[in-house]
Amino acid sequence: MALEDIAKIINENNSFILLPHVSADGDSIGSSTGLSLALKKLGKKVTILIEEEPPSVFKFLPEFENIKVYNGDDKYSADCVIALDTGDIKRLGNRFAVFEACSNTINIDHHQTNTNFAVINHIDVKAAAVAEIMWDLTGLLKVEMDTDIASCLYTSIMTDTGGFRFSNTTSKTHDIAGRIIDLGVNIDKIAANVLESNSVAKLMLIGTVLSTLELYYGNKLAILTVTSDMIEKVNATEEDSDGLVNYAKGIIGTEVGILLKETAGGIRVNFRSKEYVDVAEIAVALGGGGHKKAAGCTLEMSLEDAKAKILQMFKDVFVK
Ligand SMILES: [Mn+2]
Repeated sequence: MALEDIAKIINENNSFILLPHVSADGDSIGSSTGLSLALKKLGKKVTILIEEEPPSVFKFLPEFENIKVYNGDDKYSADCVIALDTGDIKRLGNRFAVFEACSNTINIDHHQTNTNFAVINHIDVKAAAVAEIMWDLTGLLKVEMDTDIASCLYTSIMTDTGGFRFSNTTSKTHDIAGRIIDLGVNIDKIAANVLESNSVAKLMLIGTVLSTLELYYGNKLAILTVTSDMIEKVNATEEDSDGLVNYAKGIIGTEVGILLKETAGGIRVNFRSKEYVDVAEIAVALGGGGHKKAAGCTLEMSLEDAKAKILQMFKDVFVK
């Protein structure tokens, strides 16, 4: 559905629940907090409902303290439930119950593998981040852009483009970022908070994870592994391993970098590709989804089995 029509639906409703995807990242949190602030400016009632404790690196965001962690007990309902940056229904986790209980659901996303799981779906695969769609949506809602909303959207765009480095970055991305700078947003503070702040525990974890490096298929495939033991040992958190997949991708001569992470829900697999491999295709075949050069899935099996399965999939890609 066109964004204009979604703006109309938003205008016609009063209360909203915003759902970022599980293991919420910068885009899902920034687009949710940004939209929340915009809707509140219109006098709407908004709840951001998240699956797990949000990563503390986003603490500086204006709406951060209003994010509620879903505990399964409290009853949440609203006129309209909006999923953000969420490629498929599984990425709502336990909050599926909240989503399902509402007859007026909207899905706003930019993943090419989005399954159109809501009543109303708006998928823009050209948007570098969902925040770009939020930028347009706030305009259509005639909400006056301010530094608080813009800080949220900038955080989304900066994280989903890897600091304006990834191929999803467009002239529109830079145009929006330029307007955000013109509003007076402190972009160096955002970058320092999100991209350049590390706890001691995180640095120790990085050291351990880097030492797990395995290379396959003439170095075209690089795999890093993070187990719950490694996280526990250095007193790190699961979010501390976010982004480590880029070390694997960045190796000279490597086309695909993978991070395997042991989580309560199974082995979380992050894929990144450099040039020609469509990792979304592989992620979908494994029950996940994503973008051409950044995708993921969760495999409910042992670490060894997950690795074997992935190696088999990439054998077809790299061994001709
Ligand atoms: Mn995103």
